[in-house]
Amino acid sequence: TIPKFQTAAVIASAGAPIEVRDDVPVKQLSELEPGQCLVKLHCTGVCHTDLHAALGDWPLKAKTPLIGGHEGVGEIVAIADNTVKSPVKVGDRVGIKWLANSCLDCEQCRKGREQNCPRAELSGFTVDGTFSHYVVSWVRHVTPIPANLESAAAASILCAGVTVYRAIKYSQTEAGDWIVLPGAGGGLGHLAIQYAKTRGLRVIAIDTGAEKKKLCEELGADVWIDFKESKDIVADVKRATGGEGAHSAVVTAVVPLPYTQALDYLRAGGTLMVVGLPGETTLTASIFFTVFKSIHIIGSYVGNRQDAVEAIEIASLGKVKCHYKTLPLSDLKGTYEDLQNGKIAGRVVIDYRL
Ligand code: 8ID
Ligand code: ZN
Repeated sequence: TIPKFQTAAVIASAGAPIEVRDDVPVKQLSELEPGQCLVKLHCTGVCHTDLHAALGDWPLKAKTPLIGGHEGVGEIVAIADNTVKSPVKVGDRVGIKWLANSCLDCEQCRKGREQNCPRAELSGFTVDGTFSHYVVSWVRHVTPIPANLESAAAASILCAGVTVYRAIKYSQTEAGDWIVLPGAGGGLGHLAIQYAKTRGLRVIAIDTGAEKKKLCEELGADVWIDFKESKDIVADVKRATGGEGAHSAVVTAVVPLPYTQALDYLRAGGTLMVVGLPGETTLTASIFFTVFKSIHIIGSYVGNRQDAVEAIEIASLGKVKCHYKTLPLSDLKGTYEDLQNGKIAGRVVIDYRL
């Protein structure tokens, strides 16, 4: 039976504190629109994007009041009446990603850029997300989770994993190439190290502190650079790559400086994958050197349904593992503070079974 009310973390307006309330209504079967499903969540990852949404520091603002969260895993407990062609059924374990829904009929969707659909719905941004025990999502967009992948281990693959998996896929690199990962010790970055390794890339991890260094090295980073200790990051990357510079950089740091540095240490023909989303900033590139060095600058935004299936599959094979600690929903506020202060190596996963 589906309860009438649930516990959820609610933000009344941008910048307002998180309120964990136990009187938040649960959408009942009769309230679901065709194509929608209700998922009883086991857990959800906490992404830095949730913090941006809560603070309202992006040019696009989230709905308010807002229940954030977009790395959820749980069980489908209801599917709306009159839903046609559902690829999932009640009882299936599925993941909720950032892209909650898209029309699947427009040019962007037909080209596989579902995330760029003008009618896209975003979990924990345009619709309520996974910082609640139950969430409404769409049967065509939830991601089936293989039986051998535990829910908490799968959660952060649905945003952090999918995003870096796709960014590396489009980074125009081949086995043996050098890829630089500024932000390597964070949620996206530590998964990027592992996805890069599955493609035979050589990894330069950039982040700070002993804990993140240890994590990056354990996950297979070939070179570690501490951005707070290095006197010249561009020179350090060039030295590590035999003077030529790196073939690609996937920036998941939440500040603009690593972007500028990447443009300086990429070798000719190199590709900058723009992933990390610091507030309202701009990326300034020398026109002359962008041309002269044939540099590619590519914005990479989460992934489509197929990217999600592929990223999850690689995790279910045990080739990529999220490094996480589990906490109850009441610790979400503290998790945001830790994220803001760069204190989380890997991910925090909120576990509703705790
Ligand atoms: O689709 C997308 N493009 C997408 C999807 C998901 C998340 C983009 N994001 C964005 C988030 O909104 C956020 O802006 O990616 C960014 C990183 O998300 P995250 O991995 O969830 O954040 P984190 O765990 O806080 O990791 C960020 C890391 O960057 C390091 C920090 O130490 C932290 O480990 N970092 C910083 I801040 N400055 C750095 C620097 N100068 C740096 N690392 C290297 N050099
Ligand atoms: Zn995210």
